[in-house]
Amino acid sequence: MFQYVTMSTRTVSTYCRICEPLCGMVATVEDGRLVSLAPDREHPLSQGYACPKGLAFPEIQADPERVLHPLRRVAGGAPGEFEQVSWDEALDDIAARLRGVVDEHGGGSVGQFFGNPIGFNVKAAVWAGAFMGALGTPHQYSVGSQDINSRYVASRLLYGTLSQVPFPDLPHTDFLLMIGANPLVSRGSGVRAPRVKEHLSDIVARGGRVVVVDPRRSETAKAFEHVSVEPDSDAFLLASLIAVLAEEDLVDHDAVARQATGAATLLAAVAAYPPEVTEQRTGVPADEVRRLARDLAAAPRATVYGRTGSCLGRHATLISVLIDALSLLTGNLDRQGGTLFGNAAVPLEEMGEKGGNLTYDATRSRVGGFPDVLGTYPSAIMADEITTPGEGSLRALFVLAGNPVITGPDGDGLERALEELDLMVALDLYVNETNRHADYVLPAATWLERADVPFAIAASGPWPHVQYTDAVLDPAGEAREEWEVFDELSRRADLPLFLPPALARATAPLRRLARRLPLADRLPRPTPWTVIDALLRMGQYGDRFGARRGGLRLSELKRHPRGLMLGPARGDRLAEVVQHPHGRVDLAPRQLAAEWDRLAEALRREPDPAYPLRMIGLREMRSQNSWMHNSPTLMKGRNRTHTARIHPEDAAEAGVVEGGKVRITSADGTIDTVAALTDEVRRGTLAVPHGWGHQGGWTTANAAGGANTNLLTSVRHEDVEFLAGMTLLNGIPVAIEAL
Ligand SMILES: Nc1nc2c(c(=O)[nH]1)N[C@H]1C(S)=C(S)[C@@H](COP(=O)(O)OP(=O)(O)OC[C@H]3O[C@@H](n4cnc5c(=O)[nH]c(N)nc54)[C@H](O)[C@@H]3O)O[C@H]1N2
Ligand SMILES: Nc1nc2c(c(=O)[nH]1)N[C@H]1C(S)=C(S)[C@@H](COP(=O)(O)OP(=O)(O)OC[C@H]3O[C@@H](n4cnc5c(=O)[nH]c(N)nc54)[C@H](O)[C@@H]3O)O[C@H]1N2
Ligand code: SF4
Ligand SMILES: [Mo]
Repeated sequence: MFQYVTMSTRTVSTYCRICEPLCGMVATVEDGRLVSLAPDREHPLSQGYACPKGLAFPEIQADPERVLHPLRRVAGGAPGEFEQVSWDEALDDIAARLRGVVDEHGGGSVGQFFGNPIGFNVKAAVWAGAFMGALGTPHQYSVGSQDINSRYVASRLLYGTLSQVPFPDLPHTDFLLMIGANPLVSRGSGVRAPRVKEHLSDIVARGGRVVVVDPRRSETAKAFEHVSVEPDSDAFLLASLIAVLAEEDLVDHDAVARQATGAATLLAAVAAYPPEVTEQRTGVPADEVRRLARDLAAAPRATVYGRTGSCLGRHATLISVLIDALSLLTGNLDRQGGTLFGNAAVPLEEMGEKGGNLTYDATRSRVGGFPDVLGTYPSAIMADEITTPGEGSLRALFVLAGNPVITGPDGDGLERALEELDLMVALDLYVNETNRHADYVLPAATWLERADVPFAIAASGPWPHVQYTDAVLDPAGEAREEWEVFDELSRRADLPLFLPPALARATAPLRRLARRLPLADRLPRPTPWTVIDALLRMGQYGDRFGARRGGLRLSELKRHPRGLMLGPARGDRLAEVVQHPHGRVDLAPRQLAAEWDRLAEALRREPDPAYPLRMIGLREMRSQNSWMHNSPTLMKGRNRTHTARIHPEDAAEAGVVEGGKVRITSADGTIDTVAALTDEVRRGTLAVPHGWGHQGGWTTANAAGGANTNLLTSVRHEDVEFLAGMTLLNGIPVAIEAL
């Protein structure tokens, strides 16, 4: 007898959605099961590159501890005590409780926090946004205030638009000045370049330079030139660099005349910060700063680029402004080999901004009076918005792909506040440290389980590219895509999406009628792909609904499994980019006046002798913020523990030894971890990775130990950077002791 085994094997080109390079991947699927996930050699950008996280993703996909069914908190149960329920039970109860909160306290008492993975999930971003729009709530929070919001605000001030993240033209530059980024590990952020190491090496190979400003001799600093700087002092360094340009007449006056307004005000402001005045604070000798300014000005084509090391400090927005100002003043803004502007193929932010949905400082927060950034408030006030009673307090919260108890400031305070909510619903792959406080954890689909196109900062890169991917797998268990959950909840709680609230109220009787006549499912509703297709077609590369022959539309994109190259990125675009009525880059926006005052004050401030060291963050190749620590492969090996990198002399003074326990204390908290002595960090600096110290529903992650560094952060309003609401995550004053 023969036994026929029928197996269907297929390979699918897709792309990784864990971090910004969006590396091309080839998935092999056999009978609906993932059998391999390999780097795609034929992908036009990544050309066979994938990092350990992407390659380990199948373990997350198949993790037995993944949430695969709706979970409901056991009545009266402790955080993390859940029972499995059906989707219907979950959605009905959530909708009813949500309706109750809305009817009693208004839509403005409901909010959301969304985490980093939403930046790679266009459908979730649009539908969650529409859901919050239907509620008409100001209570939106995101990881942006621990990440990139200062960059967006800088663009708003400089160019009059939030939706631009200018990027370095890696393939053409002769001089890359990199402030607080470590792309050899992070694989690049705010610049899409999957083969970043090669591109940086190419700059040197063609006779150029890569100079890395960092308090730690990072992997990137080791591979190129390193300027060691004191944590949280980049504003002084940048001001000094510009001061030297002015003083030594190295400013490109033509560029200034063509592109800018406010240059005189900026140059007057930096005059107070010559390198000789700031060297004490930055730790960079004045003659080194002068040389750097001269070299930058003399380079045929140069670009200045900064990322999380530069924009998570006290002067985050000012720094982002000064970074672009330095490019402009040296004649390198908006030109080949300098700093360029991108075009999103799916212009969600641009359209959101034009439609008045993504705003800056259109509203101020109830607590603290912080300006909104892209419609979100700082994470630092989220707990207070829950615990501060009164009109407009936050009573129901959706947490979408986020873990702010670990990744945001003051996790302890947030944990207490979350328990006070009337309703908390999370959509995630895991029970994490944040959503263990939820009433419901709903199982989300992974990126392998959904069709997608890139949006957001995918537009920032010298090689514009857009790729459509089908879902590679069916959702595991009962997992669902986030957008479907919001769509279904909007139906059940009668919160129609994409309708202005007044119109929604006026048409409520009609919808009730339609439901009674089982017509509801036949009413026209937008689907994600109609929205995405429309965005594609409206975008810079789009077919403008037929007006531009050969332009992009979804059906065309789908015919190219490895996507389409849209480039090359080019300069001379300032006239399209700048949205200020005067049409120029504003180097002296009025909002910066107070920031210059704060900088002057910071120069005068004496450090608190109780906390003589400065703690900064650190990203590791085999971690992704807080969420990949349950992968056995990523956690394997010696040295795979949480450590604080401490300079040997600082350690010796505190009696801390290699491999020994160290206690780190700030004005706001205390953590214990293991010391790793290294002169990679400068004297007085401590580098400790975030995203550890687990106690969620993930055994391997919990067993890894370590500590949550963000327990050392401050949510005091005076410590929150005002313009973008940034948490001070780099340069936290701390003290250490041996345990
Ligand atoms: N493997 C891995 N890759 C990741 C992530 C991850 O967790 N793991 N996270 C992803 C995410 S969400 C992001 S946003 C990107 C971030 O991408 P990057 O910003 O490139 O990543 P980091 O490694 O945090 O680099 C920041 C650098 O700034 C330095 N730094 C710290 N404080 C200061 C300071 O005050 N001044 C200066 N000049 N430098 C300072 C740090 O020592 C560090 O080397 O990475 C992404 N890629
Ligand atoms: N001290 C310090 N703190 C930092 C930083 C730092 O440099 N230093 N960096 C900050 C930065 S740049 C960032 S971006 C934040 C990250 O902050 P968060 O976004 O809050 O944290 P993540 O660890 O990325 O957690 C994401 C969550 O999403 C879930 N998830 C993953 N994929 C999906 C999906 O497809 N759908 C759904 N629904 N859920 C999914 C994961 O299981 C995880 O629980 O951390 C910030 N915190
Ligand atoms: S660098 Fe790694 S995690 Fe990031 S997109 Fe590429 S393969 Fe995925
Ligand atoms: Mo991030």
